[in-house]
Amino acid sequence: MTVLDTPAWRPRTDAAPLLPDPEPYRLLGTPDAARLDAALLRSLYGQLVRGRRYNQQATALTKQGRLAVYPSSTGQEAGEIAAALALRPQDWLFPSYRDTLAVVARGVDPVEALTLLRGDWHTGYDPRACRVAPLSTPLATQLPHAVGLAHAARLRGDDVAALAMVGDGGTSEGDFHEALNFAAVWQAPVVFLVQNNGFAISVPLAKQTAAPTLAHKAVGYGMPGRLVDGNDAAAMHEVLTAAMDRARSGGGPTLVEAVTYRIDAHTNADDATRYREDDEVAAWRTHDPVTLMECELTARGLLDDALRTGAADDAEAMAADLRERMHATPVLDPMDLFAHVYAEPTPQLREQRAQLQAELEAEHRS
Ligand SMILES: Cc1ncc(C[n+]2csc(CCOP(=O)(O)OP(=O)(O)O)c2C)c(N)n1
Ligand SMILES: [Mg+2]
Repeated sequence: MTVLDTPAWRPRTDAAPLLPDPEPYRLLGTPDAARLDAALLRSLYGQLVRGRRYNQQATALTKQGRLAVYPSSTGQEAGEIAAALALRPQDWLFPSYRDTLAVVARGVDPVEALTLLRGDWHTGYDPRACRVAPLSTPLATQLPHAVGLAHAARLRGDDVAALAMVGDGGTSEGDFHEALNFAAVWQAPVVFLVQNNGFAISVPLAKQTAAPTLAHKAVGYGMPGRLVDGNDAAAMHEVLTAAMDRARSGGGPTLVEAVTYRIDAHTNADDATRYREDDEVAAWRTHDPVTLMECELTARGLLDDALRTGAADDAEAMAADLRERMHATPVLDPMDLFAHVYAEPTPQLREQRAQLQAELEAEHRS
């Protein structure tokens, strides 16, 4: 035997089929869109309009002092909606802090989805009941969790797959590397959706990575990378659905890079005019996910008054309900802060709990 005969010498897989398309994959406005089902396009349109309204309403709530912080996904609605629609009831979603909309599109109560961002409670919704992990503020930590859950499900023979969302900035985290490496080695039923919105707060993509695209990173782990127009809801829906089907059938993980743009500032606490040009924002406004869908529907003669008004009315009703319920002052017990942090509270937590209890009692007496 020579080294040439040992497993380490030769490439283990052919890299070519793993490589992403040279340009982001698009469907809307292309001849391929003709094969898209009219009912799917109408339904995506309704969801996009609702999603846009949700972002506007949540942002307004920050200005009214009803929400501490809101990382808006305005401009990224196509990815948010497509992620939720790619899941079956038994699958799991692992969102980042920007993905409240995906959580709502998955079926979580819009008020419960904002509980964390209001600073009321750890998560707000019951992750097990809706199969949505808590919105993750620490970058990329949700990714190894998604891989662990997907791998465990496979070992147990459960027909469950996971979809994990992360931003372009999150791809520089060690957790991103560890998650993708384990996922590929174990062939775990998980899909990674990177929403490349151009920025990590004020850091542009060019300072984040020297990779040709973020989708190329997949190849180094041995999984396919897909580069998609993240504002094209139909393309996102098709690619994510196919990637999830592949994961479920034992084909292993996929990394999907959605090329999109963060139209609003990082959060309501950020001033984006300090680090980016208005004409870049204006350019992306001409490639808006809602408008792209409207153009396709119009071209196919599908955008009638009933669809337009129905979508707008539904979005308005959701926003009105959100406004009303978010304006009710929540009844909170500060002691709840210590529940569900660890199964067994640490000595430090016990000490802090006792301290807060004493302070609350002193306040009550005075
Ligand atoms: C581990 C960790 N490091 C740093 C931060 C601070 N931080 C919060 S958001 C953010 C930028 C993330 O950008 P990106 O991943 O592109 O997501 P986006 O906000 O664009 O959706 C940073 C650095 C954090 N939350 N967690
Ligand atoms: Mg980003």
